[in-house]
Amino acid sequence: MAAAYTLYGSFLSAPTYKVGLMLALSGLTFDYRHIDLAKGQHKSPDFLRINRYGQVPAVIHDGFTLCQANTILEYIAEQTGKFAAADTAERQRIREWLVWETDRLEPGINRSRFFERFAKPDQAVVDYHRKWAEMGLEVLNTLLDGKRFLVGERPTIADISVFGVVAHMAEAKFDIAAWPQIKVWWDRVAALPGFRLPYDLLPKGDQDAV
Ligand SMILES: N[C@@H](CCC(=O)N[C@@H](CS)C(=O)NCC(=O)O)C(=O)O
Repeated sequence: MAAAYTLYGSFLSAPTYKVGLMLALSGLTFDYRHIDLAKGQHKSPDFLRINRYGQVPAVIHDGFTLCQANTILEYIAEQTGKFAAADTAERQRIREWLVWETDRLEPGINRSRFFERFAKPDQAVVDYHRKWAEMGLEVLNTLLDGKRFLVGERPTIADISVFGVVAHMAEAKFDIAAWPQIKVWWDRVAALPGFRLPYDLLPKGDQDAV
């Protein structure tokens, strides 16, 4: 029997990992469809019917097609009640984190990782993005001081979203030891039931019932 959720993505993609992690931590199995970015599958007419932006991840649930990782996290939280906001104030705090993450954290870390793993541009471009990543990590480290999770005492989709990016910081050649509050929080997230790191979670090809 097909799983309720089908995740389209790439094991190399941080936003795909966010969604996979959300499903895994929510105790949901999912069917996985690998989209080969190197082969340009994300720009194929078939995939553009699933994600009009030509990006991974995408999810199909109940015949409903979803894209943009952070909004997919919101959708799954609404469906299950897990990692969701308890009230309006919490919903607002969570959304602030989701927007900050795509605005200030993800671009610097993901581009620095891309430059390390796939293609290095001019050093000035590398330095520019590394500086943004470090500024984001510094803010995160400061705001985590004295907190168990990003919003309150229990994990929410804010943690899952931000973790999806931070999980790749070592590949971007940022040493977590420089940001001790992030390390403490990382260990807390990693202790959640169902947790798996990116390459343990996302298959390298199509797979049912992940
Ligand atoms: N804002 C998007 C970003 C997705 C994204 O950047 N995906 C990358 C892979 S990590 C991608 O598909 N890149 C190909 C492209 O943008 O053409 C989300 O959160 O889902």
